Amino acid sequence: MIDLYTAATPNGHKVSILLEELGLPYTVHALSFDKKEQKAPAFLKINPNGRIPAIVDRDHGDFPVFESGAILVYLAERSGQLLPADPKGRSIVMQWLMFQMGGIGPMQGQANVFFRYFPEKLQGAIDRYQHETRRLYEVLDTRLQQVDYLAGDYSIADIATFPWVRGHEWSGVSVQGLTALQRWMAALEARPAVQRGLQVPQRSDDVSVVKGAQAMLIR
Ligand SMILES: N[C@@H](CCC(=O)N[C@@H](CS)C(=O)NCC(=O)O)C(=O)O
Repeated sequence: MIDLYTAATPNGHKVSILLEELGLPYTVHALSFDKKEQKAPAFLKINPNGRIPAIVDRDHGDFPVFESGAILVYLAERSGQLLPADPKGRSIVMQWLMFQMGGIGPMQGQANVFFRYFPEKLQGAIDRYQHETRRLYEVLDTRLQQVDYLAGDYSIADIATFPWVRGHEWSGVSVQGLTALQRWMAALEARPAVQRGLQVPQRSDDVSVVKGAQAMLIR
């Protein structure tokens, strides 16, 4: 059994989508950002960074894993799915996974901060992060003109990237003209496991940060 500590955000959805794809049993612990549950001492023992997602693998010595990319790799390797074992195939998945973790996540995350939440309107910061996110989407689009999925076959690289790209409107970033990216998004959206993963955790009235995102993300 896997314990999943999460909230309804793109990084949280990566892990619930993968767990649904793998058909692994898991228990959801929905953390309230309003109550700062992600900063509670007990949770910091699982994730010293005080953020979601995190898991604890109860079947393997209560092993904790934080950082969404590391969680995806751990679960894929445990199950032998969605991450090839051969070095080249594995490397291609890891390249696109790192591209999401080091590029799209941080840039789009900052776009959200400055476009949605920051108390001052800093147009330079908004433009910088929105333009950089759009540039990264164009890299994805070019790749997806050549292959169906980021690493060729469907993999954890797609699962890491999709929850962010589908939130593009919330971030104020257009996908206009990126037809390969739109085709890929539609393919991901059509997957039953993806649809189930996006419902985790279920709406919770005490998570206000998440409510805004859910209203946008669950269309
Ligand atoms: N690099 C981390 C980022 C995690 C992250 O930023 N999580 C956000 C939600 S998407 C969070 O927990 N925010 C609450 C906080 O910052 O206190 C990962 O990929 O797991």
